[in-house]
Amino acid sequence: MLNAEDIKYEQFSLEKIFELALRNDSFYMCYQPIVSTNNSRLIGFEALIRSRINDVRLRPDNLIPYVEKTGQIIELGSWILKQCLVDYKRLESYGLKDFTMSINISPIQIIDHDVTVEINDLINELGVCPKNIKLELTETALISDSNKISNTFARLREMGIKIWLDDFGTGFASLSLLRQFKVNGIKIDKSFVSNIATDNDDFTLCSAIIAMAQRLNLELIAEGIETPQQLQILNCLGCENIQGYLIDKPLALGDVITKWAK
Ligand code: G
Ligand code: G
Ligand code: MN
Repeated sequence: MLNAEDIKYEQFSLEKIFELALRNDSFYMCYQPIVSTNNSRLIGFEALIRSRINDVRLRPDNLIPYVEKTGQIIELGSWILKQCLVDYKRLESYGLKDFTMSINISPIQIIDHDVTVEINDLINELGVCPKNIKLELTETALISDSNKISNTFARLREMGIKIWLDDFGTGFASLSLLRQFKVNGIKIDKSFVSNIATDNDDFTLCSAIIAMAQRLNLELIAEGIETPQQLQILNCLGCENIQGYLIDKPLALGDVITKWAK
């Protein structure tokens, strides 16, 4: 039988490792703080999945595409939603108030499954305020089954849940989709931010995205901020919220409590 010790030899398939992780309950969520650009006030967190068995082999950028292919993203996605909201209540019990929780959602959770019923049940059961939940989808999700996606967004909006476009600018979606899908906010991808201080084109792109979002009344978060200089530029450009290693890395719940709940 495969055990955790064997994983480091990297001789097992993603399938075996995923099964082992499921069986051993080795998944957990990390939370990366999102703060206000001008005064570093905590706005909320983005939830990012991790596995205790082996961080290297079960990195989410390997894991998520794999479980999307097998369909297991529906089961894993349900676990993620519940864990995030359970952890939300736990953070509240430590005194954090009115913060947001950004949860990454795969389009498959919408297209092959009814994520609205599931979220509705969870917010009622756990008593989380829906306006503090942000669902992050990549822009390519908008072109997969646009009818189903837009119907689902409409129901989520009625529930008070916010919809955000992740990795904005890296996919193929057209700008008109922003209007058609009535998203609440966009996340500027870290690939644009990382050279904002040194590359004129990236600076221009970031300022154009920020200006566009302001005109369309969209909220904004810039991702991947690593230097004070990047922060300063984004602040001058009027990007209201940021997330990145400069502020903090994704933290296990215990570390969030120690560092961010006063
Ligand atoms: O943390 P990072 O290496 O943490 O994440 C890599 C990629 O995996 C990102 O694109 C991120 O959106 C995705 N990802 C991380 N956690 C989750 C999750 O809980 N659900 C989904 N669908 N994607 C996730
Ligand atoms: O694709 P998505 O935006 O959901 O995933 C965010 C990814 O970015 C995660 O893998 C997260 O760990 C990573 N990340 C968060 N902050 C930083 C940062 O400041 N620098 C870099 N290089 N990666 C970051
Ligand atoms: Mn994200």
